[in-house]
Formats: sequence, structure tokens, C-alpha cells
Amino acid sequence: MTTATPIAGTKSVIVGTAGHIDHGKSALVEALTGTHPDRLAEEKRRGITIDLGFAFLEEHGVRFGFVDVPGHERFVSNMLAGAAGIDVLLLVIAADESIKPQTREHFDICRLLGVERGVVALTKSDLVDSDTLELVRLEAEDYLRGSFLENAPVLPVSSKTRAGLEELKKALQVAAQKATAKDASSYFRLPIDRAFAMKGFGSVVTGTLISGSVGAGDEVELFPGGERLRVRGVHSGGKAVERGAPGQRTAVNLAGIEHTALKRGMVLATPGKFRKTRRIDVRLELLSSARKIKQGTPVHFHTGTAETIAEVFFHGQRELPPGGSAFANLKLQNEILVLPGDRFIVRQFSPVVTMGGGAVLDPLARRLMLRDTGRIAYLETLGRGKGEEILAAMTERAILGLGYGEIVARTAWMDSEIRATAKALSVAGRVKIVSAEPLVLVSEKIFAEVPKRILERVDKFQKDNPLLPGIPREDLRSSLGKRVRAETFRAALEQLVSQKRLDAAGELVKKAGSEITLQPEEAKAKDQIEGAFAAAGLQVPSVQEVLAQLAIEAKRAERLLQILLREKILVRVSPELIFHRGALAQLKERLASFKKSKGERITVPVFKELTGITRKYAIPLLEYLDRERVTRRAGDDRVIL
Ligand SMILES: Nc1nc2c(ncn2[C@@H]2O[C@H](COP(=O)(O)OP(=O)(O)OP(=O)(O)O)[C@@H](O)[C@H]2O)c(=O)[nH]1
Ligand SMILES: [Mg+2]
Repeated sequence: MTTATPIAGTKSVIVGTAGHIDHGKSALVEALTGTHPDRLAEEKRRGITIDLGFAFLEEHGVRFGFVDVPGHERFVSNMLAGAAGIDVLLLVIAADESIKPQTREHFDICRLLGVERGVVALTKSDLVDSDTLELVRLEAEDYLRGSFLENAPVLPVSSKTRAGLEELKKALQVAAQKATAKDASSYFRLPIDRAFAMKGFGSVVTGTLISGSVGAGDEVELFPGGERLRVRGVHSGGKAVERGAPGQRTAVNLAGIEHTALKRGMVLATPGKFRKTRRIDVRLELLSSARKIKQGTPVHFHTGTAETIAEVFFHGQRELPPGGSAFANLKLQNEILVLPGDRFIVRQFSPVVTMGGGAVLDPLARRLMLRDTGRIAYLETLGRGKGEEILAAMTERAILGLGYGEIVARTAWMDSEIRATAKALSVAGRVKIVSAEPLVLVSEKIFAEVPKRILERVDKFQKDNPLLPGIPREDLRSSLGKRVRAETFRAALEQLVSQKRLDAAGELVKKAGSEITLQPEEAKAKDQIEGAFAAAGLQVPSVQEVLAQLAIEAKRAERLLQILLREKILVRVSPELIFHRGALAQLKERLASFKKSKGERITVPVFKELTGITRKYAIPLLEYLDRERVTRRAGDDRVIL
């Protein structure tokens, strides 16, 4: 994947507003950027924000993308779609009203979404006296104590008089400089927050580019539907750009799809890497203001710009008390795309209030299973976020082995990270790389059993079938059951061969150096078969005739014949014709002396005469000699080589 080359020195940062209705969020965005973020006619008429609004500002090498959210409690779900992906929170508290319910709810949401930094604006400062302003500042500082905004600047501003705006811009600059840049070299992901048609362009979607980059000509995958789409163009900050970089508001023009098929909540991503899901394992944190959650409780679930209904189940406990946190398994009503570490919010079913949130641990979880006693330890490992531990634990749980595609879908790690981690685990003896390309891992514990089982099978087979030279590979593999995948089988077999415990030269596998040992009656029968063909010369008898005369049963007799053929004492010239090697050697000598005395050409009748055999035998025999390069066909004749 190509990475975007950001313009030297510029940094892209998303600033998201949050705060109670009418506290002056949109007015502040307009005062800072010159753009009023409200777009809808209804918003303008009612004087409130209903849906997300956007504005841009580029200053001192920072490109700010502003996401303005509605404060109305009925539109919190819209607020949530905007809050995902913000780098810097602009918490708005009106100086004349101080902290109100949606101040708290929005702030809780941002905290649960893992927002790391921000600035507090005490808006409408022109409406209050300095004592009131001081009081509100104290209330705000008190409220934010112990949170990620504990040390954030709290700045009085007025969008009306423009007082304090310069200080606020400076504070946003400082926060922007400190913000961790989103990863441009990672997989591309854009949660869609708007979709519309643009005259002359077709379908356009917008969103905050949360990782990777996107440019014209790229193929992208639309989740959860899985459609592969081509990018026709990309806009960022209101301008056409070659590639959209992470941390920017991004508009993507898509070919091959109607805008009506595109909706908020869908995600554009690097194609062929990820899997949609309806079951996830998470770390869930419940607000102390929330009601307790019981096993099976339905909630509203929000992640990225997506929203669905989830039923909550707990690992190892029945319920979650207010203020508590637990590993939970969420059953989602609709399919979504999430990756480990993605944040989410849950809201009470009714009345709809924010209850809590957390982070995704396993995006491809399964239904809660009581007998899966190691699940909690596994989720703890995922939560600690240490690559080697995670891959080792993941491999241990994959009884069938863990393929490259599954590792990507479960971790979203890049290729180099996957390979380096696998290598380290392999060197440490924790994981066996049973195939390097495509990469397949099997836990050393599980792998170690396979060679043992193979040895047992081969041993048993050779005991049960003393006259057979070995067990066919495929039979051996399928005897191990479906849990041993092809790559694992191959690696285990290779190991046994290199340890000189098995021979697996051809299609057959046998104990190294093992030979067939014959019973006395078998040895006798084998001699009889050989004798019958040796005595017959070129006038060979039919195989059935020879075998029928033996004192042992047909199956063993057939196997003895096979042994003679493998030992090349007998030679199968055609499906029906078997000759003793002595007879064939003599024939070759006779042809050689014929060539000396009569020349290299020989006709079929002369060949018949020379050998004394019928045409029925002569033709297959000549064809055999051609294959052996003793003769070469030349028209109807043969040339002796
Ligand atoms: N006097 C004064 N009025 C302000 C200021 N900022 C906003 N207002 C007014 O307050 C009202 C609400 O402002 P908005 O910016 O729409 O508030 P909001 O927080 O975006 O509201 P929602 O999006 O609906 O949550 C408007 O009438 C603004 O003109 C300010 O600094 N001083
Ligand atoms: Mg507004």
C-alpha cells in the first residue's frame, strides 16, 4: 500500500465539539473557522443542530477538521457518529448555564471512547460577570478532576464579542501538537457518516479517515456488504487531493454504486483483509450513573459511525453493577466491521441514556461457552496488548492452526509485524510455523502431538499390512482426522523424515529402513511366481493362472506379485502382460546382435519371428521397448538404437 505524503510540517487533527444544547458549540465553530457547521434547513429554522456539521481551519501548520455535534438529548446517536475519531475534544460549557445533563453525557462518551486530550471553552462569557465566570470555571475544574481533561485549559470565550478566541486557538494548537497522529501506514479505514450524490460525480461518502490512506484508483471494500468498489476521487478539507491522509475529514467519490446503497455506519476499508461480525468480546465499563446490566440485557450499541442493538452476556459473572467493568460477549443484531481496540458506547434501551462503553478485544468472537474455561485469561491477554503474547494465545486456541488471513482479520496487524511476531514465537519454541507462504501457525503444544500420532499410525499400518511397503500419504493424513491440516501434516512428516524416523520418498510412507519380512509360505509362493515367469521366457503366462496355482489366498498372492514388480524382478509391459527381467534382458541382447548382423531396421513380422511370439504380445512388447529407448518407431518398422 502506498502511504500518503503529508505536506511537510502539516499535521491533521480532528477537533470534536461536545456539550449541552444551546451552549454555543456551532457558534464557536463558526467563530473559529468562519464556517457555520449547521447545514440542514430544519437546523437553521429551529436554531439547533440536529446532525453532524463540519468546518476546516488551517493554521500554523495544523489542519483542523472540526466535527460539530448536536447537543439535544434526542440526537446523541448523531453525536456518537461524530465523536468517534476525534483527536482533540472541544468541551463547550456555557458560562451562563454551567454543567448540564448533556455536558456530562457527552463528556462520559468522549472518555469512554478513549479521547486523550482536549480544551474546555466557557462560552457566552459576554453574558456573565467575572464572579459568575470564576464560579463556572471552578465547577468545571471540579467536575473534570481525575479525568483526561484534569489539566486541560479552561478558557472563557465569546463568539459574539470574539473575546478569548485567540487564546482558544493557541490552546487548540498546543493540543494538536501533542495529539498522537493516526497511522498512515496501516490499513485504510473510513467509517462513513454521510452519503450523497453529487452532480457530475455520482456517489460520495464522507467520514473521518481513522487509519491508512485512500486515493483515486484504489479498490476498497464496503462493509458490511463486502462490495468491492473503485475510488474515483478524494476530497479533503474541501479540496481535491491525491491521497486522503488519516486524521482528516475525507470525501470519497465511489464508482459502481448508487448513493442510496451507501449509509452512515458502513465502513470503507482495505479490500480482502477484514471480516464483518455479529459477535464480539469486549471490555465493558459501566458508568456509576447507569443501572446494572444483567445477562442478556439488550442495549443500543454504537461504534465508529455504526449503530445497532446488542445483547450483553458476561464472561464469568451474571451481572455488572454500576461503576463496574467486566469482559462481555456482545451479540449484535446487525453485522458490522470492528477491529481490536475499537471503542464503543452502549446506551440503555429505554429510556435511552448512555450506560457505558469500552474497547473491542476479539472482533470475531463466538457465542459464550461455559466449557471454554480459558476464555477470561485469553481476553486478559488480548487486553494487555502485547503482540507476542496475543499471537501465542491466539495460536493456542486455534486447534486447526492459524492462517495468515485470520491473523490479519483478528489483529489488523501489518505483514511485517505478523511475520516478525511469528518468527519470534517460533524461535522461542512456542509456535510452529508449519507453512511460511501462506503463513500457517500451529501451537507447539498441538503440533508436538502430530509426529507422535503419525508414527503410531505408520507402525500400526505396517503391522497390519506386513506385505505392503508403506501407507499412502493421503491415507495417513486422513487417518489423523480433520483437525490436522495439510500444512501441519506435511511439516510433521518432514520433521520425521529429517530425523530419519520415517521414509517418505514417494507416495508411500514407512518406518525408516523397514523391509517387508515374509512368512515361509509367502517366501515359497514368491519364488513360485518368479519361477513361473522365468521359465516362460517371452511366452508369458496370464497372471491369474500363475497366482491361482499358489497355496496362499489371492490377496496375499497379489501383494507378492506387487513386491516382485517393485523389486523389478518382474516387469509390467502392459496392463495384462508381465515378463521376467531375465527374458527382457535376453531379448535386448538378441536385438543387439540382430543389429550387428542385419542392420538397425526391423519389421514387426521379423521381430515376431526373432522372438517367436504372437502379434498380440509383439506390439505391446515393441511399445515397451520404444519407451525403454531400445527401439524407435519408424513408420511401420522399428529402428534398433
Ligand atoms: N451572547 C452570546 N450568545 C451566543 C454565544 N454563542 C452562541 N450564542 C447564541 O446561543 C444560541 C445557541 O448557539 P449554538 O451555537 O447554536 O448552540 P449549540 O451548542 O450549537 O446548540 P446545539 O447544536 O443545538 O446543541 C444561539 O442563539 C447563539 O447565537 C456567545 O458567545 N454569546
Ligand atoms: Mg449546534
